[in-house]
Amino acid sequence: TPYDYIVVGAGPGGLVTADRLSETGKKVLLLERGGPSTWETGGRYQPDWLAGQPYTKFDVPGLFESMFSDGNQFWWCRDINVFAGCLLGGGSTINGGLYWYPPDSDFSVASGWPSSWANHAPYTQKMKTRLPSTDHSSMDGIRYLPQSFNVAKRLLDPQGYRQLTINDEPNQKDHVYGYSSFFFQGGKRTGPTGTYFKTAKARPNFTYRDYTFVNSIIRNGTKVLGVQTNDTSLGPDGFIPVTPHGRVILSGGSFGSPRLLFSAGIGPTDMLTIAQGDSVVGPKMPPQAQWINLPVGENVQDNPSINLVFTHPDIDAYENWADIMSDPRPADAAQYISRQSGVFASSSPRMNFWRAYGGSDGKTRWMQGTVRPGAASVTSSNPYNASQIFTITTYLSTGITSKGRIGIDVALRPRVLVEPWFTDPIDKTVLLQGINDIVASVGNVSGLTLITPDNITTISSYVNNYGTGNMNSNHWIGANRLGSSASNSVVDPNAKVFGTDNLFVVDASIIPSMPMGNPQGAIMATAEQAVAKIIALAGGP
Ligand code: 6FA
Ligand code: ABL
Repeated sequence: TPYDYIVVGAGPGGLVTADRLSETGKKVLLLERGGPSTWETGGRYQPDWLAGQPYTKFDVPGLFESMFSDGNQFWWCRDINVFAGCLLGGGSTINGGLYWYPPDSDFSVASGWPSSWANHAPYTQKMKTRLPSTDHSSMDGIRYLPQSFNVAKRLLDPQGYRQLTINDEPNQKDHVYGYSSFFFQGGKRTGPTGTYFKTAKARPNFTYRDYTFVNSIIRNGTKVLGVQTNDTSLGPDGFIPVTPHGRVILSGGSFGSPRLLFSAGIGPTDMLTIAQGDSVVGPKMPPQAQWINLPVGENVQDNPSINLVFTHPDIDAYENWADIMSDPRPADAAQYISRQSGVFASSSPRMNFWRAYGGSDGKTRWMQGTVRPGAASVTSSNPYNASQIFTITTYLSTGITSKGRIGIDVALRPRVLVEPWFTDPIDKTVLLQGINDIVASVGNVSGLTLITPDNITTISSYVNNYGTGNMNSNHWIGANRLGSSASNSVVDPNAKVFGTDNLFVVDASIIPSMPMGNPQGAIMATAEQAVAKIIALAGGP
């Protein structure tokens, strides 16, 4: 059966979009390649200690750090060689849950948006109403494992930082810190899956199909006819058509959506030539005369991030989260089960901070910090107390100028073709300055020891030798940049792909430049605004 709207991908972008489209009463189909996640959506994957309880790994925020250590990591996209979630909720189901209401700069002309997007407040408000944030997600209101916050506070206070409730003042992003803020509710992950998806699912005009992989977007000239899936029960040969005025919306994420555009003959010629050579996708592509040359996969950014690891006698490193699946602290497990309170009601971050820096090119760049107990890795030539470790991850965010490229390999697997970190040396100089400022105050806090880098490694050699892959912060944006001109953008101000009548992209990839914080708040606010423009756009179903 034909649908008025087909949305491909159930991450934060796709869930907001599908829910708002379904509010209009039109026939909406949401397709997701992965399976269920939270208990409410039919997921059942849980550690033994939760047996008999209605919580999966994807419900319990405190299981977040086990995403990287669990033996059974079925939630990652198998064909993508960086972290990306392929299940209901996309990245929002497996991520740290940090959630920032976007500052005005996230949608400013200076950040690359058309001026028609600058008034984001009504859309941000819609998101806040549907999915409010919290900085104390334990049901008893207590903040657990507070030590790393308290130690980092002593590091930042002498540098002129002040504490605030970050999401109460989103525009304050210079010399500020606060408790980490999340999209958790009732001690559970919740996020867009527990809100937007839930309301969409309840509508009779909304259909959700999981474990359905979209191979190709089928296009004839300017018109998209439907999507080609791997599921023959959904239509003849797996093809699902749109209605005569129907529309297709790609929400496959920064890696998934470019691949889908290539399959429709949209993108740089080198990528389309690869797609053409594929035995499944190639035969369904439009003829070369209909290819649309747009900068799909270009203009890519991700925050460069560098970890600093410390020890302090006050810290409880929580066994570096190593036992949370198999052998949790019994009192903490019991507290979560009985009251959705305690350490398991939050993920690992405890504090976030921001500071603005001027660069030698006259541009302002913002540094973000995330503080958490434990560490992903320690490199030290000195002995240290592993039960007292904590990490400050330093990110460079809004203002970065470095760019990279996303594409596909010959097997059509999404790949980073050009790494986006520190291609502009000024980005590196600024982050190095920010790290030096943090480290300069270590001596002010008694008992605080920097262990990575250790005391025989200079900060500059640490930064200079930091493996580029380790700088990945999983915040990919820009591959299908939204803008006013097809010369440097992929989608127009209505999120419609240039040169097409009815193909749209709504996910992280349309954001033109790096938002201020971890991006899912900016992505959902982008989706709220994009879907409103799509619904208002003439010529639709
Ligand atoms: N962002 C935050 O704001 N806060 C965080 O704490 C945070 N942490 C992490 C994190 O810890 C990790 C490990 C990762 C990987 C990311 C983190 N992020 C965080 C980033 C955030 O999760 C992403 O920016 C955000 O999820 C991107 O949202 P999008 O809607 O743009 O894209 P997704 O990748 O989430 O979803 C795409 C969906 O489409 C997936 O479910 C995928 O399975 C599906 N899909 C793709 N191609 C498809 C196809 N061909 N057919 C069917 N389905 C497809
Ligand atoms: C994010 O936005 C990042 O994308 C994640 O990398 C980050 O989590 C979360 N938020 C929470 O701050 C980190 C984990 O804490 C590390 O243990 C892990 O090694 C790292 O992600 C992998 O990228």
